Amino acid sequence: MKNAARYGVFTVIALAVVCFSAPVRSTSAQRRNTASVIRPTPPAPVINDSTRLAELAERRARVARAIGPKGILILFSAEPRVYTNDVDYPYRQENNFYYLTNLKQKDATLVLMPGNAKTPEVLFLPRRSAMAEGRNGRMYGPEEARQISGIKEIWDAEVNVFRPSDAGRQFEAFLKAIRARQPYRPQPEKIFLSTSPTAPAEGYAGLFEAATKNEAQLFLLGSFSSDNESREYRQEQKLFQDFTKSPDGFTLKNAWPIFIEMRLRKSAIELQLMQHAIDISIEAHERAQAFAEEAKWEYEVDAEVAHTFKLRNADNWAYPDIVGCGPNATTLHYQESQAPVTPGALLLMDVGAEYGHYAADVTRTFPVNGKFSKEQAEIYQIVYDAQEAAAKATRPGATLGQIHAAALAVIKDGLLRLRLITDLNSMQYRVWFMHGTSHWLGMNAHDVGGGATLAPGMVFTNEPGIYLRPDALDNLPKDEASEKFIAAVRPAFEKYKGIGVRIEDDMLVTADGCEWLTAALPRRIADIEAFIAKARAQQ
Ligand SMILES: [Mn+2]
Repeated sequence: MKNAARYGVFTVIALAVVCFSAPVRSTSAQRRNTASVIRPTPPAPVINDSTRLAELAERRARVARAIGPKGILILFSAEPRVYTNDVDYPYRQENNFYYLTNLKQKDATLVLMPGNAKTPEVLFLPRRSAMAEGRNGRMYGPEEARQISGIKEIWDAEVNVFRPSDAGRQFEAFLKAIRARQPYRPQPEKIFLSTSPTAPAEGYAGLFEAATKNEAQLFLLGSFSSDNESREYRQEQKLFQDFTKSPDGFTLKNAWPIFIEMRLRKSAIELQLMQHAIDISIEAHERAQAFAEEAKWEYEVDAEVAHTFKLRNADNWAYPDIVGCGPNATTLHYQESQAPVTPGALLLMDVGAEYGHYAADVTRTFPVNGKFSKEQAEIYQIVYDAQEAAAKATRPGATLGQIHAAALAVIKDGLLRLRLITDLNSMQYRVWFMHGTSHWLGMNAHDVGGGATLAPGMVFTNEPGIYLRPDALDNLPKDEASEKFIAAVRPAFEKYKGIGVRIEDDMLVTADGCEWLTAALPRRIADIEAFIAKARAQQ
């Protein structure tokens, strides 16, 4: 009865919502048939399980070789992040843990001990709990965790699954034993999976001998030299501090260099996943471009992106969508999307999906009305030419610094030609182009890699831009040089004021240059105008 009454109330509310929302939905945001010129996302890659498992095993083997027989590596699952009160953000696994296991579960811990021939790889996994699963969804059973990760030694983490972010009692006991140089193996009922379930605790002799000589090494993600709390690696930081106080024969080693080197060069599997993230993003861009003229508000255009990401089963966005019209395009990380979409203005969209833990990062800037004005086209063409120069500079052995230099030279030439700077050999350009041209792309939108030299298989972004913020000249230092600069560029500035253009493509380094992974998304002025005209004619 109670339920029936409740359903009654729900029905009334639902009807009310439908009735009241109908007129609202019939405005510009109504969904139409999709134009056939829009490229649908190709089917998701199907990755052969034995190929995938072989690659995971090879990744762990490479890490093991880098750690050596006197080393031990500990990787924790990511901690859940609070959205508000008892609501978390959607869970996302820590990249390196995922890179070695493909496991998406929280509260798991991976230990690699290459010197231990009996148990070189141990996964601590929370025991399934019907109550926890009833609330938060299914947990991996040990067999499923083995099928996903290929790890054959799985121990009960003894985690309280209702208390988030707990490495677990079993892991704590293991760690305590290791530090005391006592071989460790859980009681049989706490061993979920093992190649030799009844074996005694053994295989630690080499590690303990090294610890006796202060030659053992503990590898963690980070070196935590500052006291500031790590944004992402608090569990590692805590362990680091514990071992700093009481090393117990272990030297702390930063595991990042090992993972950075491996993650920089993408395997065929990684490239397939990343290409799919890129393909989803391309469809999102095309749908948004086709629709933009009908939108009243930026968020309506952004809704096309959200729709596409969900429709194509993206994990999520790789970073919050940036959809900015007119002067909002000059804010690099504009996220509000609350402003009107104005005909005659440019719309900058920097939106990328994440799929299979890999990010796309793609920007297009296009005219809302489908046709670039002369001034918009002049700025756009400079950015386009800078991208082309960056691509030409891409080859194995080059650096992202050199690629930036190639793009920057074109941007500076263009700005000088338009009289927006007066001196090629100055920092004037930074008023209009205030960021780098490239960053690494991978499991993060801004991925690890630092100053690495380009090699085949690496992926980075090519994203020059020019931004004429309406208040740009008001915020310069009040000195003679600035006054002179302002006076010289003012006439040109008035002409281009409010225009912001960024074009961003994802580049794969090949043996003799590069491949544009984003090539399917129109980029030349003529191609963008033709695409928009066709798409809108078809709708
Ligand atoms: Mn980017």
